[in-house]
Amino acid sequence: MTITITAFERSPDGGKGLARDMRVRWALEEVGQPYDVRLVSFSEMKESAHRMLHPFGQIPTYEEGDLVLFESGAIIFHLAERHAGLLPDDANARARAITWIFAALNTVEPAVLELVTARFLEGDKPWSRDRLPLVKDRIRDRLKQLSARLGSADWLDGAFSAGDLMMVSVLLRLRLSGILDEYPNLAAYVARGEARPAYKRAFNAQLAVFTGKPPTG
Ligand SMILES: N[C@@H](CCC(=O)N[C@@H](CS)C(=O)NCC(=O)O)C(=O)O
Repeated sequence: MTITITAFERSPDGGKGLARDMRVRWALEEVGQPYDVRLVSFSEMKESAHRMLHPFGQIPTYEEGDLVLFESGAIIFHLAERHAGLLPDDANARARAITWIFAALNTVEPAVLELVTARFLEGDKPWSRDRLPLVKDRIRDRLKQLSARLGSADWLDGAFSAGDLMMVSVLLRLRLSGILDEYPNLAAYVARGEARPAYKRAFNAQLAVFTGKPPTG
């Protein structure tokens, strides 16, 4: 059955892989499922046809036959459950990998998103300069804890899993801020994610939307 996802026609990041279709593309590449992409403009996302797929008028969405999903976490969980490659077979290891998906989305990503809000949506407010250091310190708290847990391991819990895919995707959003580099083991962890062939294929495919050139690799 054909899988179709939605992505920005014009992503604010210009194809640097920060929009959340990237994590879905990456998961699809990891499990070896071909997919189509429907590009949507900002105004199309808010129209009723798209809201039938995504009640909040956002990307990504996922269509597979009668099934329509939204929320990157739900989509990746679905893919990981249905296809081999993103969750371990052992029941307890599987539960722990799923825990890391939730940790990435519920415990780490909110702090990261605060920085995006503080910079891009509130940057012109008079109180913004006072707030920014607080936001950054909250991120550092989380990264310190995550860094301690990862230690010198390659991945968060044994072999690479959907939990790592989600955590790397979330951490990547910090790269430009420079905060990630304060935690060398996390920076190396993210680099390991980016070095995966599936990540590279997904990245090139989303970049091709902006360059207009066919994806390489
Ligand atoms: N929690 C959602 C967040 C989705 C989301 O924020 N998508 C962004 C793109 S990365 C979007 O569509 N932004 C445009 C908007 O909210 O109008 C998920 O993980 O899928």
